[in-house]
Amino acid sequence: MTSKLAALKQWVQDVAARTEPAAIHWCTGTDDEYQALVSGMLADGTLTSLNQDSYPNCYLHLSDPNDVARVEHLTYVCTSNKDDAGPNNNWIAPAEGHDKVDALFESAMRGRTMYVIPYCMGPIDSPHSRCGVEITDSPYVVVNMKLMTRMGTAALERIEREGTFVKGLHSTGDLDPERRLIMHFPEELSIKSIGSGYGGNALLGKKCHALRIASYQGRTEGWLAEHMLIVGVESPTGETHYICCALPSACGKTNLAMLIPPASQPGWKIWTLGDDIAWLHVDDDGQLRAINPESGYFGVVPGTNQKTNKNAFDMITHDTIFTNVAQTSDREPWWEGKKVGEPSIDWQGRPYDPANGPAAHPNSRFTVSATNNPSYSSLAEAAEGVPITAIVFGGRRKELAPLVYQSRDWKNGVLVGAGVASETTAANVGEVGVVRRDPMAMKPFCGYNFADYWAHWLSFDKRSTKLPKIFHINWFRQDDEGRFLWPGFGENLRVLRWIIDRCEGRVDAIETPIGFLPTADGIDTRDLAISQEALEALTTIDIAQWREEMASIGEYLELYGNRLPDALREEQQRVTEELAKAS
Ligand code: OXD
Ligand code: MN
Repeated sequence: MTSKLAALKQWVQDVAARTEPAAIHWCTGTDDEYQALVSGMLADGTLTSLNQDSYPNCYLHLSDPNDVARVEHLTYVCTSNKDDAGPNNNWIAPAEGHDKVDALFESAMRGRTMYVIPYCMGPIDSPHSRCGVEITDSPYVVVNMKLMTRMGTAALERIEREGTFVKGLHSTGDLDPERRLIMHFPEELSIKSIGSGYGGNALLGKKCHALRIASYQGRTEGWLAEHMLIVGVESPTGETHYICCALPSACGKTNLAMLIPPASQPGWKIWTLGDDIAWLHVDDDGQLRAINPESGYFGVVPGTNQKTNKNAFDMITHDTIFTNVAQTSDREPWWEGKKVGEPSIDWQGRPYDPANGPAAHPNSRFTVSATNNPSYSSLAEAAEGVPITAIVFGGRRKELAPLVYQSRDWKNGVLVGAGVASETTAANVGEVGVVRRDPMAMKPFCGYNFADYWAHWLSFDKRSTKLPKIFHINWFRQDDEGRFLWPGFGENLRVLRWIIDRCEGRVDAIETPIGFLPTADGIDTRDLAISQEALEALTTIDIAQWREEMASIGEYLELYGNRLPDALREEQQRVTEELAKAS
């Protein structure tokens, strides 16, 4: 090992001295290594083999029932100055944070193998990618990282060239929620996570590195790390527009990223670049471009079927790791909404009994390489990323938010993003279905004070004169009986087309205090079974409700006190006044 890797080697030794593993394995990322780890986990019961005829190379992992989601209440951002973490994060001072978490790491790997995983977030040769090393005692984490990142020798070589990397230390510990902590030290570019084996807490390249640490790093270096899918929409004439869309966890980013155009939209094609995270930078020509730091998907399984997401349904029939789904009697994976088969064993390994609740956990997941996806974009590995035409924010709202609207300009778009609210989902431990503010879908993931983050967003206006247009979507409006007003899934293409037409100046819109809404015939509804009444509800706003919403956004923004950018406060006031004038 060369001297350029001395710091890495020293850190590995220090961790080993504290955690006392029985062996150390440096991961190379080869397929043989993957297979050997899978065999070991099949032998010790960490993985179960699924039906290898119908689901070749598919395996099932069942978590501890106490460890099935992210834990925002146990996740910390440890900056020297508390205000740098902001009201949006739990905070402990770095020294105290290290002490607290290091105590839990004492002898934590005794009797286990410690794996050292060099990985690269983003295409291996992209100047916009960043490397990290995760140390973990979980072989399940290693195989997931192999699918989710560019992991192994090539990443180590890049680390050797660059000399810098994000340090991520992880141990499953004893899985006791009382001894679980997910700590971030953005000033040191380091992460320490113990007590959980769940994706977002344990696959440190994902939320911990590519969002919390990267958002902090992006602010210092002039780029953005966002909770956004990246999708290419190709028209029948062969023109492709790339769109980034931020939606909170478990709100359909994976489905939108691999949407299948319905028969009513002949000639349209969708190309997937990413389903969860985008890193955005302005290129030398002032064009905003995006790369996906990940190379795989860690997606929510329930609800996936031939109709809702055929691409995902097909791509997880081989080479997939399932976590916390149920099994049929012939060992096929099963989940609520699969529409075929019957559960026989539930996600806790018990004979299925409806009295115990759903057969698959509502946050059960698939891990799969992005190359399995039939709509995988040929530009997914492009070092410069793809040019972005539109940025879309959204949430899960039963009422209030229309199907789609366009912000007036960049500043107004930042307010639209900052005001996003959504119903909570099973992706985090806690109550489901409660509306909370989730600015830019980044509430759980922004590694610094939201006030500074909004200021960073606003600053892009000065970096380029040709920024993308910003929109807001809501697929989840319901009527009084709780029925969805919009059919969603493949039909969402109609909304993406309106967004592109707006960006290209091809379609008119109605100006309202909150932004531009579609005209009555703005969205193509040919061959769509939707009532006039539903369409009207989806494309109009209730001024009285919006006055309340804007007041509530104002109150939320004031939580950030004098760090809140004046421009954002003024924009909120401007919209409030417009709403007051409107009838
Ligand atoms: C995820 C999440 O797993 O947002 O992507 O929770
Ligand atoms: Mn996510």
